[in-house]
Amino acid sequence: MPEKQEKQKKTIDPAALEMLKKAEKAGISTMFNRVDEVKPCPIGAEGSCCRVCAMGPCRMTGKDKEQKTGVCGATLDTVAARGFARQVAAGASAHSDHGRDVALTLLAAARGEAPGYEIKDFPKLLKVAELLGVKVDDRKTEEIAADVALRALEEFGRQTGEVMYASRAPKKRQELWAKLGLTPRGVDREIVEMMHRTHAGTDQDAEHILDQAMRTSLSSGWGGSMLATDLQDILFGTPIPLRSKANLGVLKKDQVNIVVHGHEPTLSEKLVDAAQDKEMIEHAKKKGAKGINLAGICCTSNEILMRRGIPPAGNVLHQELAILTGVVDVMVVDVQCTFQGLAKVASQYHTELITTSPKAKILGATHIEFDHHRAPEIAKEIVKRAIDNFSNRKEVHIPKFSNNLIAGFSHEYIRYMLGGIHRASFRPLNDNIINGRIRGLAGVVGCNNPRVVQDENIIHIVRELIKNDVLVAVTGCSATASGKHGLLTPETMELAGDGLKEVCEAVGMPPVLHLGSCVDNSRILTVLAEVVEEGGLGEDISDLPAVGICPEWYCEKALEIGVYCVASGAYVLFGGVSSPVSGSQVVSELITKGWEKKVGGKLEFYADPQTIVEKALAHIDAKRKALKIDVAKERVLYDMEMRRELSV
Ligand code: XCC
Ligand code: SF4
Repeated sequence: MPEKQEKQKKTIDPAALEMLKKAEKAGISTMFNRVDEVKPCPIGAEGSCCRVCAMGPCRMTGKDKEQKTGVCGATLDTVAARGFARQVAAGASAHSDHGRDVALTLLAAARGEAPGYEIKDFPKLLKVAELLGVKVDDRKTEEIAADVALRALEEFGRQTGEVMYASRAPKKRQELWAKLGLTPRGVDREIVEMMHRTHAGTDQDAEHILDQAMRTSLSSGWGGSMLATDLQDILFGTPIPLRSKANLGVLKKDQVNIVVHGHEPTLSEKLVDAAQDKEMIEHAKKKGAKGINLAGICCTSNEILMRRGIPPAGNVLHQELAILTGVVDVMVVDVQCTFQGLAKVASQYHTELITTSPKAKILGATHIEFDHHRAPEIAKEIVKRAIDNFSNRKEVHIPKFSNNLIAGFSHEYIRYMLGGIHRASFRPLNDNIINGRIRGLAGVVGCNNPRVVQDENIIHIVRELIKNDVLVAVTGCSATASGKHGLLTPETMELAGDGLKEVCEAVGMPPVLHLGSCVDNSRILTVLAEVVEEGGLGEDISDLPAVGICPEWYCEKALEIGVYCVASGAYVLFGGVSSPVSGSQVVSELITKGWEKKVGGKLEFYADPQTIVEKALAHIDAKRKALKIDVAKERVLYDMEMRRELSV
């Protein structure tokens, strides 16, 4: 393709393409065109700008930038490390503050103060109680749940010692963290210390700053985020596979459409109930609609997809495009990745944009504050507003694109799927990695970024990995991208390499597993820890033939996830826009070679997705070699081998 044409390509999603044409015709501004109007600041992009005090802001530019300092004397390395560390802290705060609110809702539910919420997953409650050291005996469910919530809240604020979930990591990893002083305390403590250390004139040793960035990320990965996942499973159920569809085609012309967007499932779960309420449906029919249709964007969408099968209308770059269909009667947003540009687009349509979090308002939106003490009532109020807005639609245009998908693979379900109810275990997975049918594991996670052709990197990487026998787990907007492009169905087996295909056929699973939202990347950590524990693949996450990939990252949360995976021992590759510390040679080396030496994982950035695939496969092969499982074995069909084993 000629270079000029290539440059103009914005997305590989046909539904998005259709909406972009519509936007252009109507003169409506979206992220896809604003990205051309706002050039990225090159100094900020490479981490060479410091604005932590009013003696500056100081910019280190020019050929001799490595020799320059800010007014205070800070070097480029300190500036780059500080900026990066603050981004990691912000990412950790977002995931963990989400987790804290879930703990507060669980507490209220246990105390009978949050009507509409209940303990949906008792076995998981017991498991989490055990992990948090909460007595079970023959206590009432509510009592256990209240204590679990209180213990979880203490974990967020743990001042000393170590966050309890750190004990879920492989033993060798825990020892390494302890030796390096990386074992995290509570996430609140680590984030505050990160902010303190990066205040002007405090920590001014790049490596030392980056150590605290790792510790902060770990307090989220093995703390706040993992608690968010676990407590949500207790309240809303641990996901099991279910069918759904993805892309703008899930919106319905003859029904009231409510799109939920953001991250927290507390309200959206209740919106699912309200949208299925008979009275509400009757009301919708009276207003001329055939029913009420709920769909989602981003991770709140992933949450209710995983547990309720509610279809995603798209990933983060679809938020404005959904409104352009003209059929979104209400868009409900909570926190994170819900952009201000929505208000302008919504004002050009009949769509009512509703903000709901006490933490987030958008000028021009209606604010209906969420309160878990009266969630069903608030949910009904929102659904009613959507119904009442149905008749205000003008011109409508829904792209006819959506793909079938299977989602809902929790780590609990993966164990069950592999071993059955009585022998639930990761053994078959480990065995198939050892015998080479599965070459390795990859988590493909994270966002879209309008500076990258939407979904292109994600889809290229996922397809290439499964073709090369790598079993892929997806979360966040990469999961939605995989769903939109048809990669989350069992039929995707046909695209997998022979070995992976055999395993998928035997188990009946797709080669790309949707593990949930962004906080659910903690499920990936759990899978990796359990695979290590199962045995035969080394003693630590850093021994595994596994990689983490974020093909189209855009936000601080993505960086934080990347860093906690690295600090847990994983090789992590970021795609799309360049490294936020590329300005400093020293910091770039610290997060790659330096971290590899220190914690066995490293963080690298490559614009080209094929380079990422090659790096990932090379890493997987190197780990296989180190484990001495790289020698080709005689190939026998899966069931033949089983029969052989049975006859012994
Ligand atoms: Fe946001 Fe979680 Fe990124 Fe998507 S993937 S753009 S963070 S919604 Ni986490
Ligand atoms: Fe400049 Fe130092 Fe202030 Fe940063 S902390 S803005 S480098 S004077």
